Amino acid sequence: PFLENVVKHEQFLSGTYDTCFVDTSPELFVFPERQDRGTKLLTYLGDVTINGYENAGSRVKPEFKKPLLPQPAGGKIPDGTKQILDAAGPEGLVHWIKEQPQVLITDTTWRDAHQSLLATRVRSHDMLQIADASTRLLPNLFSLEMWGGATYDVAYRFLKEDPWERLTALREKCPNVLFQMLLRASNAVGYTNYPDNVVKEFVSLSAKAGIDVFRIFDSLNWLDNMTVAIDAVREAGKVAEAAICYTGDILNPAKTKYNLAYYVQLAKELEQAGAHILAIKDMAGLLKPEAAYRLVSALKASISIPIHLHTHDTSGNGIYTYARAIDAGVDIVDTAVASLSGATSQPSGNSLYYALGGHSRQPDLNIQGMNQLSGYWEDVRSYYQDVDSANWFPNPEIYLHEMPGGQYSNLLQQAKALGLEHRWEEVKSMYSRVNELFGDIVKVTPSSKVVGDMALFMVDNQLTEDEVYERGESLAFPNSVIEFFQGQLGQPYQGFPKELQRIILRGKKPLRDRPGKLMAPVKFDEIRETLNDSLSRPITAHDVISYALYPKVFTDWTHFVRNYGDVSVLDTPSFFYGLKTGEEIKVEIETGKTLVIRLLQIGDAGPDGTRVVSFELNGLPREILIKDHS
Ligand code: 3PY
Ligand code: ZN
Repeated sequence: PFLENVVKHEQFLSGTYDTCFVDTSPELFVFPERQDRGTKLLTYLGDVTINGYENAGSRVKPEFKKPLLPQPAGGKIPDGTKQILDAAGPEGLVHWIKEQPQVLITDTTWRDAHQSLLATRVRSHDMLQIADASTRLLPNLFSLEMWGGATYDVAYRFLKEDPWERLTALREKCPNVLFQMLLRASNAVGYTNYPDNVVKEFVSLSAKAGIDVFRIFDSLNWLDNMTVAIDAVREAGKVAEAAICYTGDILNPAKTKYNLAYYVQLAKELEQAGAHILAIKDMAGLLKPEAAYRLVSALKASISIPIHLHTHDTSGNGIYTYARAIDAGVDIVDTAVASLSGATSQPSGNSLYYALGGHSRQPDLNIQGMNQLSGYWEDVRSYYQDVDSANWFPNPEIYLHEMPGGQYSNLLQQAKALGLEHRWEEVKSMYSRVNELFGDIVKVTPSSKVVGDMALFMVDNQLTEDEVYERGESLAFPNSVIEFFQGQLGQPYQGFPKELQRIILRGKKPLRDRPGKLMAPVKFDEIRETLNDSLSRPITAHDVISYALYPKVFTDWTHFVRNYGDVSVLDTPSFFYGLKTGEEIKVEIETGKTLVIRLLQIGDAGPDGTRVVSFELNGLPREILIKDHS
């Protein structure tokens, strides 16, 4: 394309160019949009090799071990819970769950485990490689949690891939086990409340694309914010699993705000509101074993729908918590494959299996298969070493700061970006002080982000609580904090601290009603038209909803795709590090169509920093110009 630009250039044709022609004619580097997939991939590879992933600078590509793929027997994929739901509907599935003597397992490896350990960065490619083996080796799982939470925007934003394609591609490979997602009620898969029609459309499209179980939670445990999503899931014929988010400590007499009676009441209201399953969402791993026993026992005595327990193993007490909950009759628990478990992730499913040896409720799972899957993920995990921020010891300090497992690694990244990494201890302690300042709120996305943003703000600006009160009128609080106090996320249990709210809102009146009810519906037709004008391809309903949820993130992603194509087909080391000189990779760009790419050499930087990168593509030489940003 560069040469094409040159020979068509006016100045070139008129012969009035000199040796500065290339340097003074930036338009030569504006290439036509329609490039072939091969060229786009070479451009990406050239760019990431020279400039590094996300322009962070080029790095030596480590030697990674090739992950060992389990080889289960082929043939027909065994039936599982998906077939039960499809044949008997949500009520039939609920009936089936209640009949199971053993505890059922949701595997979170494809969602919460990597959200909690690896900043949500695990790429579809690594899941798709193991999907067939997972589905054959573990057909007895209750569900695979594989979508929602932060995976949606991280896919577009950092992995440059389409989350909808992840869902449909995995669904195709896993026809037997229920797919489960985490839905932030009226925040959908975002960080802010959306109009009701966005939530409904999102649920309907997700159900059609393959989600069976929707775990719905509100970041303030505010029921009003959950009913639209519960109704939408029921309407789609799928399973509405409504969550109570567990915070505080029901066994601590000094902590009276969130006590046993509070949770039991909320659970009854959720059952009343149409939940098929009740989730206890212990997003930070605060539920201690004895508390789990009492909570599950009390809930079992008060509601009749199955109970699904989710925890994080940050303290190291996760397996014990599950064991006590299992004794109290919990129906389903969430675990991750061993090599992506523990610390801020879920407890290890492999370990739980062994821990329950001799117990009447030991899960009915193929432990050899689970161990093989763990081996695969152990190898793959090393690809993500740059974002692997796991605590390397069980850390009971979680009981003090109460930070959700999914937030820990993200907040650490945010702190690094602000240059506050060396003050991480302060940030954690400030996190719990901000919680008190805000009146002890439920902390889970997005309310946890509000607390995290405020903690970073206070540490960065060396502020104490008193100073926030004294100088609040002149402080530029983070947007998320202002919106929270405006009531944009909903109403916290027992209300806002009034004086602080007045200071932060500078006298403006906060909302009392449900934000989604007050927002004008999004006009999907108008979005479709906007996209039609800007994207030179047919617009899908998935594009429209993604734009409605994340206009900027989605638009940036479409620009990326225009330049670099579909990079989800690359293996993960090449995606993050590019190629070494002389290295050859095979890239399957569609079934049966493989590109063989070899990096031959990288030329010296020209005066404007541009380098000629020489590749071989399917045996033929190709040169790509890449601007070196270093
Ligand atoms: C999310 O909302 O992403 C969570 O994981 C909350 O725990
Ligand atoms: Zn979680």
